[in-house]
Amino acid sequence: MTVSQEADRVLSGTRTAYRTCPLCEAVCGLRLTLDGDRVTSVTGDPDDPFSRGYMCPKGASLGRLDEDPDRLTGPMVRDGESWRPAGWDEAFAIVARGLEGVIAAHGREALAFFYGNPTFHTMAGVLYRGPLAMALGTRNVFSASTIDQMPKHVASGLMTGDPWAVAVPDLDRTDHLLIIGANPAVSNGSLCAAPDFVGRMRRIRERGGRIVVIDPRRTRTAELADEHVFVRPGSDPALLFAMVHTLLAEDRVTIRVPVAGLDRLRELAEPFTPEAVAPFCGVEPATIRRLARELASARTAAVYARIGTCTAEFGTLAQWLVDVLNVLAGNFDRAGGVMYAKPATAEVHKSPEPYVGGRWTSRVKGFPETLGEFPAATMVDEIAEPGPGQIKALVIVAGNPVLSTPDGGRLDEALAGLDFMVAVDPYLNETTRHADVILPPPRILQMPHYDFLISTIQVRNYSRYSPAVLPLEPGQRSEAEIMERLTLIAMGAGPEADPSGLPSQMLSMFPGLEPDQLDGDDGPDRLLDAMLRFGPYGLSLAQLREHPNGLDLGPLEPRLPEILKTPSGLVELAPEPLAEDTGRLRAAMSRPPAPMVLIGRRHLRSNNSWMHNVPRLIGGTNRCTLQIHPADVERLGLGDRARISSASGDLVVELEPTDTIMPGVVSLPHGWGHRRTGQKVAAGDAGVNVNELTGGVVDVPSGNAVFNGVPVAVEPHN
Ligand SMILES: Nc1nc2c(c(=O)[nH]1)N[C@H]1C(S)=C(S)[C@@H](COP(=O)(O)OP(=O)(O)OC[C@H]3O[C@@H](n4cnc5c(=O)[nH]c(N)nc54)[C@H](O)[C@@H]3O)O[C@H]1N2
Ligand SMILES: Nc1nc2c(c(=O)[nH]1)N[C@H]1C(S)=C(S)[C@@H](COP(=O)(O)OP(=O)(O)OC[C@H]3O[C@@H](n4cnc5c(=O)[nH]c(N)nc54)[C@H](O)[C@@H]3O)O[C@H]1N2
Ligand code: SF4
Ligand SMILES: [Mo]
Repeated sequence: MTVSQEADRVLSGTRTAYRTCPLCEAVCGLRLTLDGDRVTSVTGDPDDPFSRGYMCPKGASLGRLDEDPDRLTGPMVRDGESWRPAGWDEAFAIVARGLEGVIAAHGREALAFFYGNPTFHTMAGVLYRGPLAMALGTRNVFSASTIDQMPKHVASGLMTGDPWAVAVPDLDRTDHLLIIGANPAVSNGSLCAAPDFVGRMRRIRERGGRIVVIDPRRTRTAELADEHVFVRPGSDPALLFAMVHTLLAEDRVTIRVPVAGLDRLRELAEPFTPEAVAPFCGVEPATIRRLARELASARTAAVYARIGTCTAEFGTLAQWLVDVLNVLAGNFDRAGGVMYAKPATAEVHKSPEPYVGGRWTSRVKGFPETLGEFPAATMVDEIAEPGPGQIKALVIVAGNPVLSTPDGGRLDEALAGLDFMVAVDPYLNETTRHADVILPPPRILQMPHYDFLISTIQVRNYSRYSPAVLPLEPGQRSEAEIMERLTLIAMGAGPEADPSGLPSQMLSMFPGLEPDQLDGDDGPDRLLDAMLRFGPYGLSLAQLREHPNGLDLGPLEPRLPEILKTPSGLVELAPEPLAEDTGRLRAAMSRPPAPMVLIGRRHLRSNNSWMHNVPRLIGGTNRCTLQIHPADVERLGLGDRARISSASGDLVVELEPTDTIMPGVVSLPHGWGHRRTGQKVAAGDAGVNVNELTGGVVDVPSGNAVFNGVPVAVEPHN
């Protein structure tokens, strides 16, 4: 069959297809009904053993998102201030000339690479971002990790030696869940892949368990819990330290895993008495003691902390102390506590060496690297500050850093000064408008799907492959081919090199596998097949194809011995770099508190910056408003709008008074500020870019951006 015959066959009539939802970490199985190439309905797949029919409004809108008329259908090339469509060959030739020109004039250190959140969800993104970074041969590598979860990697790396090992709460068996700075009822869970998180929470309570939420806002998650505790933004590590202090002081410790550093931990926790931290955290000493005792006395318990604690001034300390509590209460690597998933694919991204950070430092601000990356928060400095090593060319894949990274307004200006920029992205948006070339991936439904990384953070072992639902049209390029070609161009092989050269090279990692034994006709499929065959269950792509609703691989099982690779062979309870960082926390506790601080929030019908272009997902409560306590509105004499300012910038915002937020705290969502974008619906209700207010400060051990607890002033505005 020719490609067009195949397309005709697929595009006629009504049919059903199964597809993993790629939009968030819950990875729900969806059942799509299509009429030709149009999605006529989406439901959760009831036969999926993991998601069991659950989906959220974003999944239900997958068809509309996929068919968005503003998606780019072919390469776009900049022509002065305007754009023109170009053929793929011409576009790749321009990319090769652009990158080669910068390398010739300034060397490879003048190249930079930024990859964003969707690269964690696409096969091409996960498999090829590493090779592309290597091929570019620069240390200027930035990603969404340092505006998100890098503190978790650093804390895990220092405690277990493996920065990629993320222990997830065993939601389906735990008796007690302590949620800190996460709102899974809205986000659907993060670093904890659990479709229908809310249903799983409900079942904890139905079986007699207890859920406590610590958050400066009374969120939907808090409303579903037994108890909600308000906390001052940024103060979580002090609260966690006081809980550690309580367990140690009251001798309520049950350690079930091999550990080192208990005495050092005791010494570090000594000053963090509940009384000492209470004014800083805004939590009563008696509450802190009770929270600690509840953890110790529950049959099983899991402490789970996310964005609210990661994107904060002491993100790594918070992530470390979360797992310290899990260890001290006897819940680490244990059913009902926190556990490690066992993915079906060989974990080839992991280094056999124990984690070390800070192997080199950034040019302008001297920030240490983590996992081979510099903080996304300093990309703007590296582009804007002249001098040897200044970034002159940027390759960006699936990222919108103008809206997602600190000091977004300054980045917007800095990007305009680059010599060359290429973006792999379906949209002309606030960031990609600065590119010389935009290379759009095909529609979501034209891509096969497998969750390599998310399967490392699932609450149940599980594997699901979704073949592409729709074929590529003649002249379209897969995202895999786009990234293969970019990688070959970056290696100096030119725009015409055979793209299959890259996966072939990567397959040589799997000794004894004959290429013709492998399933699939593109690189990612063949790599997946190899990784499945080398994986712990000995599966193959053919087997996954036989289970379009997914394959259940059983509950999580203890596996710490396979994970641990610290030089001591023990879980390090007080790694020295973190012990040192506690000094920074103690200093912050003696600072006068900021009268008003800013935090973020998410909305169920939104996802970061790129889902505001689907009419049915925006409007109603999904708007870019500043949540503020009514007492603050009155105290500050505010009307419907206000001016909010920080050390980095100022904005005029619409107010949403609500008593669900603590007095002294305001919340603005990110991913808004849709100015100069090709997304026409989004531009209609643009909102403001909260990241014009954030900037400068990072969490020291991880280099992670600080979005929560940013000091601001709010004033009347007419
Ligand atoms: N103030 C504040 N800022 C934040 C946060 C916060 O809580 N507060 N959260 C942070 C977090 S957790 C994250 S993860 C980041 C996200 O930061 P980014 O990853 O920079 O931003 P996204 O909005 O996810 O942008 C994704 C881009 O990928 C494109 N895209 C979508 N699908 C595909 C695809 O299949 N292939 C390709 N090539 N491109 C695609 C979209 O068009 C969009 O341009 O934002 C961070 N920024
Ligand atoms: N619907 C939807 N789902 C999403 C996304 C989205 O944009 N929309 N984004 C996806 C991405 S990229 C990610 S990383 C995940 C994030 O998933 P979550 O971590 O669950 O993210 P949020 O919903 O922002 O919840 C963070 C919570 O932290 C609270 N918080 C803020 N500051 C502090 C603090 O200092 N201390 C404490 N204890 N709490 C604080 C906020 O009030 C908020 O309720 O969500 C993913 N899922
Ligand atoms: S929760 Fe919603 S967005 Fe996330 S995977 Fe499920 S359907 Fe998709
Ligand atoms: Mo994220």
